[in-house]
Amino acid sequence: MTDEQKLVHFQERIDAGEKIEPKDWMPEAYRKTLLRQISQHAHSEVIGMQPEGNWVLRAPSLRAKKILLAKIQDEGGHGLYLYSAAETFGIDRSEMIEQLQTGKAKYSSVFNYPTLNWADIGAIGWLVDGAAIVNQTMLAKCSFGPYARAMVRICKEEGFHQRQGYEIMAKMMAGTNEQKAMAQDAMNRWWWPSLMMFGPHDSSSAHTSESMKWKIKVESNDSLRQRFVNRTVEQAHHIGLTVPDLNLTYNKETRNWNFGDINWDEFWTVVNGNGPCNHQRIAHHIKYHREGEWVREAAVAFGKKQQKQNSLN
Ligand code: BYC
Repeated sequence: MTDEQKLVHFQERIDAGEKIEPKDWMPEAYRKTLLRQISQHAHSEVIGMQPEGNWVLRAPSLRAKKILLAKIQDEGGHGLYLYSAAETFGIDRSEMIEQLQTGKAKYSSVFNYPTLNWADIGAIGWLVDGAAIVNQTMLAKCSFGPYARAMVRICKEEGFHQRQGYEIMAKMMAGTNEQKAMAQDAMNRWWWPSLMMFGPHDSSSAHTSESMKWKIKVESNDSLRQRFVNRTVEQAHHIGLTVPDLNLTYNKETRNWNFGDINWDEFWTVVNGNGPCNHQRIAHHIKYHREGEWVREAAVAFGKKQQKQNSLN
């Protein structure tokens, strides 16, 4: 087949809902987009451990600490599945880590905000994991097999994360006036960054149209953001939280919650590396990655020893 025929055949497979596997023929741009997105996604999971890690030693009870530790470990696990999915393209993990540490690869903007009080842990679980579920449930239907399969498991765990976050918020909203004020303050600070997680509007999203053609994305940034808003506004009202948006109104005809303008200047400032915690997040990653060098060396040496023993047996 000529390249043109291969491309037609590839598109037919996508349109028929088939999964593309790593050894299948694929256009270079499909490979490149997926590698970019999956590696960014993996980096987001790993960098996303930092804001929550800040509260492990200050969790208000042993129960809360155990739940938080388990959640953070899950996020690390998600990073590993996703790095493995990206490695099916032949890239080495150390290369992806280098791209993260040198700023060549992005990670989700939302993790560049600080966690200032315990309610922030509730807000991250409820809002950030809640937004991630909406996005990732869509990605579980994407055309690339390893990414879609990783999403199925990740979404199951994110469901638990979202509920633990909502539980924290609901408990605080049933508490003292000070606790209620803390929960509302966290809501005020995390609401807009959570909406930004879905990326720029469809009209200014560089990758959406090609990604939708190839079912790397099966829904657009704006349509997912709207679903998240519709779902979350009701949950906020249910526990007495106010959504920090004066333009929020319910449209009975479309059954959508219409919301105000997102601050895109803030979004691009954060995405381009100048948000409140960007430097801190990368510096932290570099420090602990270096300190973990001996663990990686020991793991490789152990693997080699096992291989040698197996070949002798
Ligand atoms: N932040 O054309 P667009 C979690 C970039 S972790 C930063 O719409 P695309 C959790 C975008 O990369 C799960 N950058 O792009 C973990 C592109 O730049 P480049 C996090 C963003 O890829 C721990 C440019 O803007 N979820 O749940 O079609 C604790 C143009 O955008 C962002 C994921 O990572 C952003 N928010 O669509 C708790 C989801 N938005 O690469 C929780 C996986 C856009 O051309 N990623 N950009 O230089 C995706 O689904 C898609 O990549 C996006 C963007 C929807 C984010």
